[in-house]
Formats: sequence, C-alpha cells, structure tokens
Amino acid sequence: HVADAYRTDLMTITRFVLNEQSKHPESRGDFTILLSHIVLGCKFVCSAVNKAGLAKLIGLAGETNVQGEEQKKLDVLSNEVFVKALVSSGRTCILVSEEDEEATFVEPSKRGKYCVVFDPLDGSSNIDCGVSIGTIFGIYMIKDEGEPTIEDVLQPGKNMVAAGYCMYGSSCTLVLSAGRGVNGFTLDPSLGEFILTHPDIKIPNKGKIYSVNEGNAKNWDSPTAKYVEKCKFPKDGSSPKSLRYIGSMVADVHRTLLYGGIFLYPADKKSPNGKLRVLYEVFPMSFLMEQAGGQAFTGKQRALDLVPKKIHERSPIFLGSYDDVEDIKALYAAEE
Ligand code: P6P
Repeated sequence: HVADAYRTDLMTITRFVLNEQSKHPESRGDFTILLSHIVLGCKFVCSAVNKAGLAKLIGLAGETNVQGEEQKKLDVLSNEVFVKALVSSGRTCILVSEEDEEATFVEPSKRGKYCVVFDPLDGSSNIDCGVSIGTIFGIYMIKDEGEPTIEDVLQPGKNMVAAGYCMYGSSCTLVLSAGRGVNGFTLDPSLGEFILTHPDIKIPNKGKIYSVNEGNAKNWDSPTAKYVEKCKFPKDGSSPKSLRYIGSMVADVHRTLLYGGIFLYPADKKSPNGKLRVLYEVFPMSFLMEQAGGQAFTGKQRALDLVPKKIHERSPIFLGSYDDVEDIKALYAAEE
C-alpha cells in the first residue's frame, strides 16, 4: 500500500541531497555538508521563532536569559546562528548577511569553496502578530582559488549553484533548488528532520493572484500602474485577479510558487531601486521561480542577469507565473 511504503521510506532533505550529489561523481560532498549546516540553522531558528513568540506574548522567563540580559532580537540571534553554522561547516569562504554591513571573510583554516548570501530572518517585523517569516539564502562557488575578494559575491544571480528559503509559519517548510528543479521539505518536529513533501514544484503558467503593496500606488511608474489596473479591470472580459499581500516576502513568494500569480515590489518615486535586496532576496527567489518554470524581471532585464555592484544593493522585482510576468514585461517594453 503506497501510504505504508511512503511512511517507512522517509525521504529526508539530507538523503535527497545525497541522491542529487550521486549524479556528480566528482563531488566530494562539500555541498551536502554545507547544506546540512544551513538546515541546522533553519531548525534552530524555527525553534527560536516559535518559543520567542510565546515568550514575548506571555513574558516567560525566556524573554530575558538567566543573567537577566535583554533577550537578543530574534534576527540578530538568527544571524549569529547562521554565521557560526556556516563558518563551522568549513565549506564557506565569504558570507553576506542582511544583518551585517560588511561581508564576513572566513579565516583561511576554515575556508571552503562556497559563498553564501542570506537574510537570516526576513520579515521579522511580523513576528509579534504571528505572520509567517523566513530565512532566504543563495550559494555561489568562489570565482577562483585565489585570495577571496568581494568580487566573489558580486556575481549575477544566474551564477548561483543553489538557492532556497525556509518559511517559519504554521509548519516549517524549506524550499530548495540546486539547479535541477525545486523541491519542498517540511520539518517533522518529532524526528527533527525535513521530509520531502513538495516534490518537483512547478509554478502554474498563469495565476489569478497579484501581490503588491497597493499603499505605494501613488508613487508607481506608469507600466506598473497600468499592469495593476489591468489586474483589477481586465479589458479582455477575463475576471479580475485577487489581491493577496502578506508583507513577508517568503510567505508571498511561497504562495505565488504553489498557487501561481505574480509578486511585485516595483521601484517608486521614494525608492527608485525598489526595496528588496538583490543578493539575498531578489536573486534566490528569482532562481527558484525560473527553476519552477516561472520567471523574474527587474523592470529593465531578467533579474538573474543583473550584476550587483554593492552587497546590499536593491532592485525592483516582478516574479511569478511565466505568462503574468510576460504581461508586465510587455508594458515596460512599450514604454522604452
Ligand atoms: P512593504 C519585510 O520587511 C520585507 O523586507 C519583505 O519581507 C516584504 O516583502 C517587504 O519588506 C514588505 O515591504 O513596504 O510592503 O511593507
């Protein structure tokens, strides 16, 4: 009976990645080891996010530790956990975190061949109201074996070897691509293992949902304004799209990936480069969308072709179902 077989044949994320690795006989397992440390970080953050929410809400002793120190802000704590896990993996050489102004260059004795860019806890302002938040990460190989420089992380997103996010919501879901499709894993807390629950995710070619902060409408440029107008008042007799906007990128992107539709964080007069960060928000989510059959556009070009000049650079982003992104690309092309 399939269900029985499934229950006993547990496909954990580690086993899944080892299977993938076996397709690269030359691989020495470095990626598997790196990923296992990222997974450890996600498990820790999942537990801390759940506890912190409760501690904060009912003032448990946990809110200040036994030394009476004010509990670290969760995003600072999450950042420390990921930096320590990534350095201790011995597989990384440069880390870029949303929380750290400067890149971290790993000491030579612990250096590996990967650069990891990450937002340890994106959307953390939503914790107090229980809205899902997440960790977003992208992985590059260093350009060459020489002394690592910041140029090793200022690579276009298309050079990423892997990207993913972990969403801390009603369940803890890790979505990952290593360049051969997208797979989703859900944490089984009783096992402490991420189990394959969403094999080979493909985003629908067209969706019924658009996701944007309408509160910025007065500052939008014309192609974005025209596109959103088209979503609300379609001229071709089709039904209007629904608006879903959670305000936490991981949650909005996860829904878009599974249900289809389009997520937009456009440029506006206040922020000409939009709000979302290229390296550890735009690139990983664009990588996943392309791997799932969707696409990602900056208003000027394919998002993954962008070459960042600064590690915390921002970019407008339109990502999701292939046909929906095509529609907004046509409106930007018409304005050129
Ligand atoms: P706004 C959260 O603060 C975040 O960085 C993303 O997770 C989210 O998509 C975006 O900002 C929301 O921004 O301006 O709509 O509140």
